[in-house]
Parts: sequence; structure tokens; C-alpha cells
Amino acid sequence: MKKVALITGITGQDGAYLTELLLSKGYDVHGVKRRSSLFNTDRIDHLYQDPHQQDRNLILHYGDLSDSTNLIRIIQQVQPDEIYNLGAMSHVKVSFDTPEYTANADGIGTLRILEAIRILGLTKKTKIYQASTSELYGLVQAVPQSETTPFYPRSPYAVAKLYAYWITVNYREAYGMYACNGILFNHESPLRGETFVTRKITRGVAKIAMGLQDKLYLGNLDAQRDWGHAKDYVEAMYLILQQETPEDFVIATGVTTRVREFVRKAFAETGITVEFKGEGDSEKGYVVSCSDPAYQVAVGTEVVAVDPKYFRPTEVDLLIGDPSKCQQKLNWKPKYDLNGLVKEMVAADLELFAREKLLKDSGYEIKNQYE
Ligand code: NDP
Ligand code: GDR
Repeated sequence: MKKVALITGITGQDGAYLTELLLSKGYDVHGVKRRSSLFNTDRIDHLYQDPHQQDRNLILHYGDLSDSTNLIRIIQQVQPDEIYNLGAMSHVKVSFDTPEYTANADGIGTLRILEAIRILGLTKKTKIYQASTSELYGLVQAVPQSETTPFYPRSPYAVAKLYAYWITVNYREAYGMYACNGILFNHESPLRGETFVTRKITRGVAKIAMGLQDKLYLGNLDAQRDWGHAKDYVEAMYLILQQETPEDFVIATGVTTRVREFVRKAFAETGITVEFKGEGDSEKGYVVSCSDPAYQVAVGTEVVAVDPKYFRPTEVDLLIGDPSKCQQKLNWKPKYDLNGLVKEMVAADLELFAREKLLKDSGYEIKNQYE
């Protein structure tokens, strides 16, 4: 029997990689996509199948985590063996601007999925994966952070995800559901949203190296994150739902790096060496050398500056995960390290902007998108 999976957030970074993985394992994959005034399926277009085709194994349904009637209808229709609840307003900084919406989609949205499973009598059939986050740890209580480290959320996003975490645990205990939290630390890829720091950096580096942008404005360069590759992390999501008993898992690399260091590594991929001078709001990054003749930026040029508008009202300073449990019980090990991740992301953005450069050099006006 073919397994059937339902993915909320299928149009996002993780949704795209997870869809690829589950299709490769022979699943029928259903996804919830939001109605948008523009096409929003870029990340999964290579997997998309003509809706007129018979025997499709990838089917999209319009829906939203804020609409329980719609979730109940989709789940009733799909009768999934596994639900991966990846849908969320996932940007920490933006959650300070849209706290109520974030609570609704990220917190109550999870409850709506769990309740739909219960209402439809699927508690023994449908397994659920909840996309929990290292942001739950927030203000540092202990490092490295493991499944037993206390939570101290520091943003409306993290507080909403805290509710989602505990309601998932509660439904598991109250109704015997196979419901699990994957507490995933930051994971990135060429598909990462453009306003998360890693992608913002690799896009900026590619554009600066190609002469399409002068400077990269960033916020807190001191923040430390445990960065992995999304492709590795969706494997862990899948494994979490294949265990004998439902449990919560930390998924992390165990290595932490400062934002500043990520910037240096990304520039180094283009042969540009950047040195930082100054402190706090006045810190700047300057070019000290360029070894690749294809990417020449004048030595001494200021290519990175701090803009306090990217600071958060409350910051999470240090995340470093303890992957012992997932290594032992899931036998999960990442295939990528940070250098491999940075290399892939910069290469992808160089390719992306090579097209833009060609258009610009041919006289077409290129509009910049700022964030
Ligand atoms: P993305 O922001 O790339 O994707 C989020 C997805 O959720 C998109 O498909 C988005 O749709 C969808 N979505 C947003 N709001 C709603 C809503 N109200 N109803 C239905 N769908 C909605 O996130 P990632 O792929 O990076 O992350 C996946 C999940 O994992 C998220 O829940 C995130 O919070 C969590 N997480 C992510 C980590 C990371 O480092 N990436 C680490 C830990 C947890 P649209 O495309 O239309 O915007
Ligand atoms: P994060 O990711 O908040 O950890 O949440 P993000 O990449 O946004 O920030 C990481 C760190 O970089 C600092 N930073 C900047 N961040 C952004 N976005 N833009 C900047 O210009 C900038 N300059 C410095 C931030 O202050 C922060 O310390 C991500 C999301 O995917 C969540 O959904 C997920 O739950 C967590 O990772 C784990």
C-alpha cells in the first residue's frame, strides 16, 4: 500500500525538500498551499504535475492554518498516514510586527490540525510531525541545548511555537496519538527565504561580487547559530515519524557560528577577503583582497554595514544543539557541514544573478528588492 502524506507549508523551503524526499520513497504527497495574488509554487514547480493528468502523486489543496473547516475537509478527503505541519509565519523579526497573526497560524494552527485528526476519528491512523524550533530555548539557560533544556521563548514567534509544542505533547498523552515535535535548529539552503540572514548574505555577496550591489546591511553580527542544511533536516523529520513510539527530538549539528563568520565564509567563496573593523552599530566590513579575477571589488571598499533596524527587541544570542539523541535513536547524521552549505548557497546565488547581470549588461533595467 502506498503511504499518503499531507504537508502544510509545502511551498516553503522545507516543504519543497520534504516533498522531493517523500516522492522518492513512493508516497502520494498532498500539500496545503495558500491562495496568493502571485504564483507561489516556485520551489516545487519542478515536481508539479498537470492537474489534468491521471494517477498524480503530488496534489495541492488550497487552504490556510487559520481556517479549521478547510483543514478538516482536506484531512477528511486525503485520509493521510502522516501529516507534516510545516506551515507557519516563520520569520522571527516579522513576528514582532504581526504577533496576533503569528499566534493564530503557528500556535492555534497546530491545535486545529490535531483537533481535525481527533474529530475525524483518525487518532490511531494519522501520525503527526510538528515543526518545533530551537527558538523555544531563547534566552540561554544551558548549552548545548537538548530535549531536556528548559524553554525561555524570546519572540511572539517562539511563544506561539511553545504553545504548538505543548499542545502536540498533550494530544499525544491525552489521546494516544503518534504526535511528535522535531526541535530543529536553523537549517538553510539555496531555497531559503531571501530575508533570513544566511540567504540575505549569500545573495548580497553574489551581487556585490558581480557589481550589482554596493553594500550589505545587516543587524546583529554577534548572534551565534547552529546552521545545518535543509536537505539533511527533512530526512530527520521523516525518521521521527518512522519510530516504534512517538518522541520529541532535537535536530542539530552541534556546531555554532557567528553571523560575522558566515559573512566572511560567503565572501571567501568569491575569492574576496573581508575584514571587520569597529564595534556595535559602527562595525563595518572592508575588502582586503580579491583572488578571483572574475570578482574584483576595489580593496578598501566598505561592503558590510550594520543597520540597527534589523535588531530585534529581544534577541536569541546563542544556539547550539546537542544531537546525541537523534544520532543514537534515529541514526541521523548530516551529510553537509557549514562550509559545504555556504559553498552551495553562494554558487546558487552567483548563478541566479549571472542571469540578472546579463540582462543589465544588455541594457534592461533591473529592479533591486530591499529588505
Ligand atoms: P518557510 O517560511 O520557507 O515556509 C513556511 C510555509 O508555511 C510556506 O509554505 C508558507 O506559505 C506557509 N504558511 C505560512 N502561513 C501559513 C498559513 N497561515 N497557512 C498555511 N500555510 C502557511 O519556512 P521553512 O520551510 O524554513 O520552515 C518550515 C517550518 O519549520 C516552519 O514551521 C518553521 O517555523 C519551522 N522551523 C524552521 C527552521 C528553519 O531553520 N528553517 C528551524 C525550526 C523550525 P507561502 O509560501 O504561501 O508563504
Ligand atoms: P532565526 O533566523 O531568527 O534564527 O530564525 P534569521 O536568519 O532570521 O536570524 C538569525 C540571526 O541573524 C541575526 N541577523 C539577521 N537576521 C536577519 N533575518 N536579517 C538580518 O539582516 C540580520 N542580521 C543579523 C538575527 O538577529 C538572528 O540572531 C530561523 C527561522 O527559520 C525560524 O522559523 C526558525 O524557527 C529558527 O531559525 C530556528
